[in-house]
Amino acid sequence: MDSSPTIDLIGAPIEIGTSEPGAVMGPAALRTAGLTRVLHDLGFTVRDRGDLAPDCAAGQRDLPAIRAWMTEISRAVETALDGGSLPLVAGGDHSLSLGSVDGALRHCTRSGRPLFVLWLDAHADFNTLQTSPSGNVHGMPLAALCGEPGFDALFEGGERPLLDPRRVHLFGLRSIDTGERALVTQRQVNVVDMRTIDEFGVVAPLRRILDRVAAENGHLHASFDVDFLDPTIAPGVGTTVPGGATFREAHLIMEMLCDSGLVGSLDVVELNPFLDERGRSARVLVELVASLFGRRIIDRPTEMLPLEA
Ligand code: 4U7
Ligand code: MN
Ligand code: MN
Ligand code: MN
Repeated sequence: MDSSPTIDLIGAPIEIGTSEPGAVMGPAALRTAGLTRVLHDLGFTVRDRGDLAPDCAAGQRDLPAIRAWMTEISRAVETALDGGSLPLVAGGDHSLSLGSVDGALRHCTRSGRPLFVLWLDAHADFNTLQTSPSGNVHGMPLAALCGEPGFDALFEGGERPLLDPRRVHLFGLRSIDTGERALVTQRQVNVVDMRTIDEFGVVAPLRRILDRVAAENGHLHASFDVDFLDPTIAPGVGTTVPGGATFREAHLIMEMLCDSGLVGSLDVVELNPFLDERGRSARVLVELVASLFGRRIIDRPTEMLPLEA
């Protein structure tokens, strides 16, 4: 990110993309855990835009209802970026990224920069209506954004920019459905799965991604799904998968993202406070966000930076 941009906090309490109720409380829990205060203490101007509240019939779980959310989220993100701020979208289930990535795409299309997406998640979220075993839209946002067929009801008529699947980097993958696996391979989505992380750690694979984004002067949108983390440190999520990232791995990723200065927009999604244990997951997320925005233990003298070699 540029030198201390203004951060626009956008609450997106959406849970119609999942079958597990509770994500609607996510933005409130993140605020309670100190999200705004932490960013303020790091020297940022934070504008809390409150929670979006689109006009759609409560309980409706179909694509037109999600479209109402997406349209609002997309506009909020695009407006923030156009005004030079960094949008931080607090969810809410992962279907909100339909809106946040769409907004970032629109901004990037206009400014002529390629959009890269770093998807920190146990899942690929690349199901279509045909491949999805659950029918839950939070498992589909990347497929819809990349232009897979069947999602027209999600988008308002007219031209919409499509996300290039070859600029999507899945990171932390450890649960993928049969149909979506075929699609991920066919569309050449980039994958750093948990096996890769077991073998090489997070540093080398992430450095490759960041080098690529930097070389192409790209805008990096980071989408952080709570289930990227191991459920022992972040139990407050509807779709836990064992074998996730440790606190130290996630923390290091955030520090590297911060040092790169490349992150231009961020989602924090899938926090389900109803399933959390005494606010643990919300607190871990706030810690991680703080590291992404520059909190460090102590400034490192340059000769202590072997990773730059
Ligand atoms: B999340 C799933 F089948 N793939 O499509 C599906 F395993 O945003 C899970 O990553 C999707 O949390 C999880 O329902 C969506 C399932
Ligand atoms: Mn910009
Ligand atoms: Mn997800
Ligand atoms: Mn997930």
